[in-house]
Amino acid sequence: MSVPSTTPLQATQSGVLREIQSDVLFNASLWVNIALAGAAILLFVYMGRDIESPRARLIWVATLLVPLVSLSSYVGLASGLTVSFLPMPPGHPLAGEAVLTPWGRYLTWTLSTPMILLALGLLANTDLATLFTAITMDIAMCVTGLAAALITSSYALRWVFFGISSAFFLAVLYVLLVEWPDDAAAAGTGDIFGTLKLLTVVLWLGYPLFWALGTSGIAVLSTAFTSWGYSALDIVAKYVFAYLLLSWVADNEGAVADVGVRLGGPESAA
Ligand code: RET
Repeated sequence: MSVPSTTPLQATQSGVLREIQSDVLFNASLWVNIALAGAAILLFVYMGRDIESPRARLIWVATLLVPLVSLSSYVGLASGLTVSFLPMPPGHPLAGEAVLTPWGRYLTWTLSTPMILLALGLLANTDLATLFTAITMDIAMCVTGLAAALITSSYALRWVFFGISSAFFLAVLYVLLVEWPDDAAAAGTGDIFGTLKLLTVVLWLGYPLFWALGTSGIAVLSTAFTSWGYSALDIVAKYVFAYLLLSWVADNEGAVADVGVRLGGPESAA
């Protein structure tokens, strides 16, 4: 993508929008997700029409929020509102160049990924402390990931924030791989949880990989390719994930409704 005529930080929103629209491949990676998020919202509303128990409805709303946030996020990106040209610091492979940075992605992950974890935690019938841990570590991962993408004062500091974000990510992985499988087995949701856990862990590992290889990191991938990487991961990590979860909940509402009330109250199951 060519560098705009103004200096990076002076590029106006309409200038950024023009750059986005002139890169067909990059632009398509955004619009595909806008279309899919719209279709997913309609489908998920329909799939949840008969769900009645409070716990199953909570899982459904959390799941529905994933494409809702995604639609808003991708409109923010495609409109240029949450995309900026950032001057890369010395040491970066593109040092001195203005790199198109879709930072809105990291910002909106702070809203969408906790919904995925809320739905998974409820499915596993976890306890409040573990759910709180997973969600807060996840938010910290996204915010420090945003810092890694935005900081332009030093290349080393970009990787410091990347490392901090990865440490928070490890805490999320620990909960997903060690804590919740046992909870889910005890709640009788072990099979579906196992499938969704595998999908989540494998796909989520792809995000830091694209960050590291993309223009934010060592820049072996182009802006458009990196964006397609995230968009492709999003399609499976959000829509396919949410579809699998919702169809299971719609078919097995009793299994979710009957589990204990571990999120609060003295009667919480052990
Ligand atoms: C970053 C870079 C810093 C290190 C790490 C990252 C992890 C990001 C992840 C994102 C998952 C996003 C999803 C979005 C769906 O809406 C921020 C890329 C560890 C795991 C699932």
